[in-house]
Amino acid sequence: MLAYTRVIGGGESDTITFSTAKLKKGEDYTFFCSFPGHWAIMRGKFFFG
Ligand SMILES: [Cu+2]
Repeated sequence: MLAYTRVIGGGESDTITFSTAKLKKGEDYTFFCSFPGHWAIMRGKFFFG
């Protein structure tokens, strides 16, 4: 795991900043919600290129 936010509720937002030093160029990375049961649909990917 590279970074995480505090727990937020519906309609709220948070911002995180993290180092990309450990990311490899040209790879996909997954972000997801770790609240129990949410992971299955509350997730996505970003591309580091
Ligand atoms: Cu969630």
